Amino acid sequence: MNNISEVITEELRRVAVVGHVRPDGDCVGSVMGIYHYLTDNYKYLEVTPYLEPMTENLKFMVEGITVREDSGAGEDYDLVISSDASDIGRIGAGKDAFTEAKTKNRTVCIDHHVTNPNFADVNHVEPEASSASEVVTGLLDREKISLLAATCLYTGIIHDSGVFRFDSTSPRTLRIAADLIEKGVPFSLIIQDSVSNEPIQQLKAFAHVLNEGVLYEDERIFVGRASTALQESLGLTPRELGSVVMYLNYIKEADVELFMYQNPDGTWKGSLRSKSPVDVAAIAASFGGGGHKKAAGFSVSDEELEDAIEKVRALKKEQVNS
Ligand SMILES: [Mn+2]
Repeated sequence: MNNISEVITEELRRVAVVGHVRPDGDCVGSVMGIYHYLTDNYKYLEVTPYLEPMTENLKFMVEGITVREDSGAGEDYDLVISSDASDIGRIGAGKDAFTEAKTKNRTVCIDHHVTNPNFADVNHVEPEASSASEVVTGLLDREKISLLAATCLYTGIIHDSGVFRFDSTSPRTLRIAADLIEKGVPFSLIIQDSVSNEPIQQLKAFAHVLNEGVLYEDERIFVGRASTALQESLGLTPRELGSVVMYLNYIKEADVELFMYQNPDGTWKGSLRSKSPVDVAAIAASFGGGGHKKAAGFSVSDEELEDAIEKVRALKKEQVNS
């Protein structure tokens, strides 16, 4: 696909746009970017965005817009577009709308995860791209992008590229970001309000994890954890712990950081970061997880927690020694 217009045919009326579970900045930015672009330029469409509840710093992108949080079962959309979901099982709100549309060959997947199995009827996956928002912008006519659409897409790009710090940032990322800034995106304000703006309880969670965690100096790996009990004591949910691992990644003495945090059902989510050549996507994959070389994740049961930590350390060692 070269342009999103290739899948927006004249007989379409009802279109849904869906993202992944626990939506991050790129997920919300790309879903809302598509929503605005289609609403602005295809007046005959009725476009419904689906997103699970998001953190406070992302809510400005959905302000004043009706966003559905349910599964969308029985809606029978003419087209369902998934953005930033690496797998059909990762789709959050709107997942039933997507699976039902799939039985009628009415789905599109736009993504940037290398592990994406091309799960839709039409797939556009660019594993080299910084973000789904970059991929989406590349599929749009620049002159038809409104300020609102540009603001969402720009926000998505800065969230997934770590404000243009990660390896995935390319000359094309910056060119696309420049095109969006030209629309008048308040880029400095967005970074202040949506990136460098953390509620104190979330910073306290980071402080706890840093204090209670273990730095294996010889192995250059840091392991931290946040149990349900800790989260409850801070009044936080797993959704609000996304930034912890980002700060852990600042630890000079570690090449890889592992942050384990517990879900209300007792299972643990493992979040991995790497600033060395160690490929954490490969480590996450051995648990059935996925992600990128420098940022990846996986899930394990409560019983598997300690073994999983040992296994991550062993797999990292293996990669370093090979
Ligand atoms: Mn993304």
